[in-house]
Amino acid sequence: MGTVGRTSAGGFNPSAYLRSWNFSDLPPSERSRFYRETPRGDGTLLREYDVFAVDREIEIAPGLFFPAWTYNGQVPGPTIRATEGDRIRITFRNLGTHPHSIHFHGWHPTEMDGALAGQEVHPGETFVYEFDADPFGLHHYHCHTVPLKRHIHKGLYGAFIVDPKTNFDVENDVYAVNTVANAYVHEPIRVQVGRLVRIYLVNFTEFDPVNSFHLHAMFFDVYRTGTSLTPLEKTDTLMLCQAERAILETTFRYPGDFMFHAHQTEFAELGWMGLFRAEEVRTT
Ligand SMILES: [Cu+2]
Repeated sequence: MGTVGRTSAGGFNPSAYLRSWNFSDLPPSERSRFYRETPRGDGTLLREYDVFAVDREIEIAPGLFFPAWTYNGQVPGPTIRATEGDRIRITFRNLGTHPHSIHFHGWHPTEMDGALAGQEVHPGETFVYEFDADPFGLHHYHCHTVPLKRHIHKGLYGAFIVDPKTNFDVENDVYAVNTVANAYVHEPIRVQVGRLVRIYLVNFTEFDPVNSFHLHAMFFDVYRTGTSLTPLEKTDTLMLCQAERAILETTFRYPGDFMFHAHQTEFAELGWMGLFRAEEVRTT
């Protein structure tokens, strides 16, 4: 079952993507070129990002290349993460061959929308997006240049996470969880038995109106859009329409491999499948 072989080393790494935000996957010296934090008087942070659009071929299954349009050379684009009330400043350079933009979901003034007439950034041009991170939740960003369907399916989208100020304490040919088909089957996502696991799930499937997440042998709490601290339901299968997202929370009771996949069988067979590997924590 699944794809044969692995994608090339040096390309997009779905496992690194899974646990990185604000360019945390880069070495510190390189990271500061793309991301900087400055404390502000009110206790919030100014978070500055360098984002560029560039055309790039990406490998979406072993030996299968797709001529993508990317943010910073990767699909999905870099995950942007802030705390509610922080100021976000993104210097966007278009190094691609088509007009592009960055349209963020969340509160912002209209001149920062990136979707209105005249707001596309032409090849060679730069635009600075600036707004406050609000409301807390799991949002996303994407190019909003027409034809929209083309600019999103070519790869110009990414996750935008806003943490609450309070602390919780406790017709596609290939489908993929983060770009590479079956990546987390080959390299399971490692978690610990008895420890809270939080999954940030964003649906950017194009062409199909609905995708889903089903987790075997378990249940999880669902926080739709991440904008409430109270879970809406406890389930093992969640449907998301295009652009919908949810934060899922669960705790693995037993060690072992737990499959997850889209419950649209066709999507799962074409790559939208992975594994969590739950391991016992040894205290001695
Ligand atoms: Cu675009």
